Amino acid sequence: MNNCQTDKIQSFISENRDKTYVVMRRLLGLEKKFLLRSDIWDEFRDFCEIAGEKPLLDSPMADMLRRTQEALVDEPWLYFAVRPKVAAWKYYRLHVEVMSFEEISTQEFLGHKERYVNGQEVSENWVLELDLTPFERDFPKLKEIRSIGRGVDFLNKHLSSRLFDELGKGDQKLLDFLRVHKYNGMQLMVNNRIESVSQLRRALNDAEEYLTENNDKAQWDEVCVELQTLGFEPGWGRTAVQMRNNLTILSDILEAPDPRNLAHFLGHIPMVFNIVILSPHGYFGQEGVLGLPDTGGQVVYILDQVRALEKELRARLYEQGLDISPHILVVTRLIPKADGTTCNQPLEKIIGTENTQILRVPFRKPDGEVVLNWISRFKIWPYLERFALDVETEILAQLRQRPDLIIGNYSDGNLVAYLLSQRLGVTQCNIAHALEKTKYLYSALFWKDNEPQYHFSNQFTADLIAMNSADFIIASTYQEIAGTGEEAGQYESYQSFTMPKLFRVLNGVDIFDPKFNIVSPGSDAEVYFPYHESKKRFHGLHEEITELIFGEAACPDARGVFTDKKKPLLFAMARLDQIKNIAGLVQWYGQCPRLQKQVNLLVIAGYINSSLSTDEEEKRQIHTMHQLMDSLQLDDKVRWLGIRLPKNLAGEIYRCVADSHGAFVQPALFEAFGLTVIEAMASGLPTFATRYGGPMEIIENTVSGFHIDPNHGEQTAEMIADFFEQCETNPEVWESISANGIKRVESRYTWKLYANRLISLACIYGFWKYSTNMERQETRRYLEMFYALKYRKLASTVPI
Ligand code: UDP
Ligand code: LCN
Repeated sequence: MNNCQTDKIQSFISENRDKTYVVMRRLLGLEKKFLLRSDIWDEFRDFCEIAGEKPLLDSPMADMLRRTQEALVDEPWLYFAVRPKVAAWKYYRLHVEVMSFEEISTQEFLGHKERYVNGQEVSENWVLELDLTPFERDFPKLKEIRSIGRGVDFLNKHLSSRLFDELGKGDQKLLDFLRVHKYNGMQLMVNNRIESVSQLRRALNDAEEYLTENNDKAQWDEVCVELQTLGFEPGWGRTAVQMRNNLTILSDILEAPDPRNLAHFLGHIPMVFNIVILSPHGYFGQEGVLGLPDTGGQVVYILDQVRALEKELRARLYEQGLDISPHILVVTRLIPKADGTTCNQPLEKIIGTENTQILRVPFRKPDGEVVLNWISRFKIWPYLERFALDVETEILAQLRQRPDLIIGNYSDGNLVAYLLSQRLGVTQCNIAHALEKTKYLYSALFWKDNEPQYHFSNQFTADLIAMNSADFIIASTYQEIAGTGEEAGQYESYQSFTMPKLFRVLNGVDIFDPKFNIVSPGSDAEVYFPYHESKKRFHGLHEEITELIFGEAACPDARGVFTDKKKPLLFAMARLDQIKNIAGLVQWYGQCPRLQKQVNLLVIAGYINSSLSTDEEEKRQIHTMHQLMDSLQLDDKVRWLGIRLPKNLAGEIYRCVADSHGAFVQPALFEAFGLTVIEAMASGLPTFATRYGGPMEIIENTVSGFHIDPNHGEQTAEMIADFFEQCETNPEVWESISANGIKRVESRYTWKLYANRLISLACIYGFWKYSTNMERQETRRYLEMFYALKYRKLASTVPI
């Protein structure tokens, strides 16, 4: 919506004062202070349809109301936050009595929001405002919505044209960059015999010529004397032919830089040998932890990620001619009272890797005392700074050098990654997994009400610092960054918002920044594979699985026994968080007789006995689950298991559910990505998953699964019942969704693709960081100030 359209709304309103008045009065009549998109649109549509005003649905006013994300009511004023397109926001206000309509600034809109919370009396003139815009003026930005999340492609184009402009003027950045690469004191790539770009070009020609004359298979030892004299060091390739190819690519770049060559070349420089991955919260372990509070997909993601990364690094280093074993450390919190997990062990090798470990460092209180118990991820803020310093000492002791890449995970890991990257001067990559801000309605605006439980003030401050300091950010889907045409993305929600009496954010993050890249995770193909691959299956587990699902003996970890064991299974598995909405699913099922007739419901989540849980939210959910099972009398058709499964058992359960021609349901109110969704699809289970978040992009609705709306449970239950009814008459429906789900995961969600992409990104952003080091200092200093003055103070408010 451009100015011209704003004018259009204005003229529409003045020409249709009576109709506009009625519509706006109806909005006021909803008697809410804040109106959500659905409130506004449902009310407007009802008016148009019932009052015979259908043509209004095509008017500029409809256009605006359709794109309004929220409205504030302050009679006689209505304030609108309109999102005409992805990442573009406009704010308007309308005086309902005099019908004056005008555009207002972000500040004014946020100021009004603050007044609702603070009361009218508070002066907003000197609110702390966070605005990163002035620092970014000279930084290149994407322009097209469709390019968002493809930052590296854009950056390659930008870097190559910049090189093109600069090379002729003797710019040495690329050459200097080639000279900084060392491993344990050993010089790589180029030595100081080459001092200028013109010398480099000559040396490249000579080396190419020399290698052409040599045996293609010759290795470094056989050619090193000549190449080192020319100014080259190891890292160009394992064989003479590979070395020659890489030298030629560099010659081509120096002749006429082009993005593809540059990306290829930078992606193959030996830059990454040691990686530190930070994941402080939860129980980070390899066995018996999934499903514990704060312990789910992030752990699965990282364990699969490091196996793939180590393999990829090893292969690349081999190709580069280096006999170096990469080292990866996953750094988490050591929990002395570890509840039967291995989280009290300082160092644990990761199974399936050669040189990757979990390094656990305890949290300490200000007096140095070690914290003994698990702490909710919402309450760990006061420990992180000390943790970062202790981690620094430990990783340097383990690696005996700086890491080459630091990857943060989730808000806490990203903040620690920020602190360490700043101190060590290392490339920082962030992975959010799930940004809590969009999960909870008005989490920022009413942060104070949520503070005792969630401490969002700390979390969102940490997010802003980490997002802006990161050299690059990996997102699992496009929607995570930029949402959809209708809904704002998770990162986009940090663009402007307010936390009254704390600070106001005018430009907190720019999703057109080329630092954003979509790199989707995968599912472990050795564990989650199609049900029909009979030879690979774990037949030995079937007896145990039958007992778990259909067992009749009383068992403290299970509630409910199926009376009709022949029905297909509807399966759900998740942590028992409120947002996962497992209790919602039980309710939909319990209130839909048609669905109950067709399928049994199998749920794996949390504990059956609430006294086993240490998490308050989980305890409340357990209580709700029991209430529903009692009140809806579900014990003969719902089986609820409160267990933690080893991976292979989990994989085989998905396949056993597929054997029953059942389906998987992911009913979350919001799901950032949803690893269970790809696990179920990879197993060949037709999957019904929430339309809020990642599953919307993973599943092509009605082709490789189904989108469901968790806010309309009744409808969802009927929709699942329709599916099973169709399958009864036409089994091909089930087969086709199952096959398409498998195909979808195989083509898009694999760890091999992921690892290749991530290492290439680390190299390219490493160069970008190197070449823009000076320009970033202002942002860095601003963030340091924000950290010192704001974050630290907030962290000190969280009870130790
Ligand atoms: N999981 C599990 N047992 C449980 C709950 C979850 O094994 O009781 C696993 C599940 O297979 C998946 C991960 O934990 O690999 C959950 O990841 P997802 O992305 O679906 O959700 P998150 O828990 O990260 O929000
Ligand atoms: C956290 C979540 O909430 C999930 O949606 C993701 O799948 C998981 O992390 C892994 O990224």
